[in-house]
Amino acid sequence: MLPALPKTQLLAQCRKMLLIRHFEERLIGLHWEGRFRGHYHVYIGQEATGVPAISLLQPDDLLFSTHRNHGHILARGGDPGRLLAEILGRRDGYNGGKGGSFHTSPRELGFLQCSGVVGGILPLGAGAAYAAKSRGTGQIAVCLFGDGALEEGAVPEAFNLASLWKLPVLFLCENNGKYGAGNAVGAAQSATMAAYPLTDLPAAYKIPVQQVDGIDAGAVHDALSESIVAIRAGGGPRFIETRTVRWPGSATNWPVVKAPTTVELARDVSQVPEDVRGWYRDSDPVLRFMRELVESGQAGTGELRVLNQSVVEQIAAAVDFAFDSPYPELAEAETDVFAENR
Ligand SMILES: Cc1ncc(C[n+]2csc(CCOP(=O)(O)OP(=O)(O)O)c2C)c(N)n1
Ligand SMILES: [Mg+2]
Repeated sequence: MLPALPKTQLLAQCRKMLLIRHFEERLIGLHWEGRFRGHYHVYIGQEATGVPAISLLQPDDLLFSTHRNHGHILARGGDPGRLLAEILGRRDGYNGGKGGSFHTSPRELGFLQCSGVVGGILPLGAGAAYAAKSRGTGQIAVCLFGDGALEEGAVPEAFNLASLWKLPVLFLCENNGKYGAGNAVGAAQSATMAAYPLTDLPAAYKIPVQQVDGIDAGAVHDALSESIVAIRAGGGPRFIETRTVRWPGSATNWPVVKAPTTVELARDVSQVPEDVRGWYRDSDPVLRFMRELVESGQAGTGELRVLNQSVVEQIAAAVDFAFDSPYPELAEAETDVFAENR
């Protein structure tokens, strides 16, 4: 279902999902064209979690993300040109080219840390929430992380203190199933995590938990709205697990675009290779959102085509911007990094 929002806001969410999708499909293309080196992970298949969730936050709320951060940054209003420049290691990137894909952390958007250290952001999020509570700022901290994070020892420590001290923090676990956290056994059980379902872990620390279908933007919107209100009212932390089906294009270490996203694909997936067609038909949140917009009469196909085209053009301009940006000077190699050689 669609979030219960006016048409303008639904179209804005649709545009953000398309922005994330086209950004990453183009990024994958740039990789295979040999135009940049270095690893990256994509958010494809999880757009209906990040976009509705992040749209519910206040401008001064504090965010933490992982190696799968591109979608979160763009959902928060990030500039695709500056994000791509960061991935390419260029000077105009959000962190001057020093962070790269995994560690792009745009402070001006409220991101305090995006990190490839699995689970590392949860204690940081609890700490930021502690600071916000002590100072009485009214901010909440939001940690967006994968199912694999629950395997890490620091995570129960964060749950414990967040719960004991009623910290204003939302733990948003994006369970993308198979291939994450070592191949999942089933839809919900990881082969490398004994706690099952994952919500048992935060529940043991008396944190209210909820499981949501992560490709259903309306369900995500409802769950998040209720939780954020409760956290802001001083009710302490919440844990939400959004479940998605892993995008088949990320079955290997280097993602491959199986079927470029178009408005037409929302209506007809018959041109998608047969072995992955089921995912595009049943589990692609962006196609589903567009389908629901059309079926509910909120938008026409022509209107979506115009929207989609404006995104494609924005991405083309972002690519030019990022490749035009210079690399940092050699003399700057030791600035803006954790350790300076004095
Ligand atoms: C502390 C730590 N241990 C191990 C790794 C290696 N590692 C990289 S990604 C990953 C799996 C992460 O799974 P999940 O958190 O579910 O994220 P997903 O990639 O599925 O979105 C692991 C174990 C790491 N980056 N950090
Ligand atoms: Mg995972």
